[in-house]
Amino acid sequence: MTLPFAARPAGFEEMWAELLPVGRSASSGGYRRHAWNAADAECRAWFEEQARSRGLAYELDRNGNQWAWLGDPQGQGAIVTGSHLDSVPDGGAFDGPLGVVSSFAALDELRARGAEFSKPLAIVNFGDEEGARFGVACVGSRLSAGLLTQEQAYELRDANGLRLPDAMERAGQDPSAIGADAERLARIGAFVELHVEQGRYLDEDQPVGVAGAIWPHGRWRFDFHGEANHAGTTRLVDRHDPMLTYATTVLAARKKARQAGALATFGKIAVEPNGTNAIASLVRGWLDSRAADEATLAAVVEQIHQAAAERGERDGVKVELVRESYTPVVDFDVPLRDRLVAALGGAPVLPTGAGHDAGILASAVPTAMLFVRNPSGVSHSPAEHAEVADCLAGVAALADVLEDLACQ
Ligand code: HGY
Ligand code: MN
Ligand code: MN
Repeated sequence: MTLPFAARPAGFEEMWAELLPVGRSASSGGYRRHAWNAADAECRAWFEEQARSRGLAYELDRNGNQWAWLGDPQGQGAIVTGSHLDSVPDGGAFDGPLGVVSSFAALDELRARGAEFSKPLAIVNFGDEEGARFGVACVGSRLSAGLLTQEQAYELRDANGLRLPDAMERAGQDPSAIGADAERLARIGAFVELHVEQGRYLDEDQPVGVAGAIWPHGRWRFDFHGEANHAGTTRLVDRHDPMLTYATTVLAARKKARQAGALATFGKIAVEPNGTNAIASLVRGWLDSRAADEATLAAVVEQIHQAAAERGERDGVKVELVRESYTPVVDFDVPLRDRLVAALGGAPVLPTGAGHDAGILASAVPTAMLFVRNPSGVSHSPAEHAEVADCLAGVAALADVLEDLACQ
């Protein structure tokens, strides 16, 4: 089928410039596009506008994921590309949006080439990939893949105690039918996510690589229960200070991860009552841990837990551990990966410690990823960067891959 051209759509740089100010903090320069907040709504409106301006069929699924279809949305064997538009707290501009903007640009490129599509093609914006607000990453894709149930999602709360379904409702999204969408995923022949590289594995000659595997990773919440008391009158020996147990646990996490060749990070903390002159009653610390294999990851988390419990015993502090989310190792579909490598004339294959919607979808759909070089090697920070020339190389690579997959 040959498809009609829309009026000249926005090019890569124009789209990029449109999104750039959305949700950016004037003080930090970082992005605060979090699930169902105002910046997220603006990003979503932008996505819908991009779809409609290209004459694509726009669809919002019951899990809050947005789709833009070229060809029959009900057709079988669809080739899907896309990523996410939300960010971590004070995140960079590229993690997520690069994949979505590049998808629209690659589609434009294919139309300009006069490509004839034999399969439906869709661009997707998965909701709440970073889990910055409700704690669980990849909520949109996890729900669709049946890896997060409606009951579990309904229990999620943000820092103000607002439940996920209530936040969805406030943003105009009906939460009543969230959950597994096997029928939709069964219609997808392949999913390819383009993403900014989040380390520095691509060298000078290689602006684009292909993902090999994603390390298993997860989020665990440690609750350290102590006893609130006066900072000026309570003798040191009488204290049950959860901050000490927490601090010791942070150091143990670093040591256990180093010894195992794994990663462990406490990047988020909540303290009650959070007063300068009061010993804390509760410290809540969130551990993000990742390793090359699941046994190592389990062992590292167990060792950190043990170190916390031992120190808690000394401090008179009770330690509770809750696993909030977990993603097993993802080995991307090997034939699809090899096909991408071939379509790109032998692009390098890279491992990654970062999680992605592609990793979630890989449980149900042949899935692959492209990485675009990031000379800063920094991600989840405003310093995250990719040169325009590399972004455009990414668009061309994505167009080549989509042409190979959707135009045969
Ligand atoms: O946290 C992650 O790995 C991803 O960037 N969402
Ligand atoms: Mn990210
Ligand atoms: Mn991402």
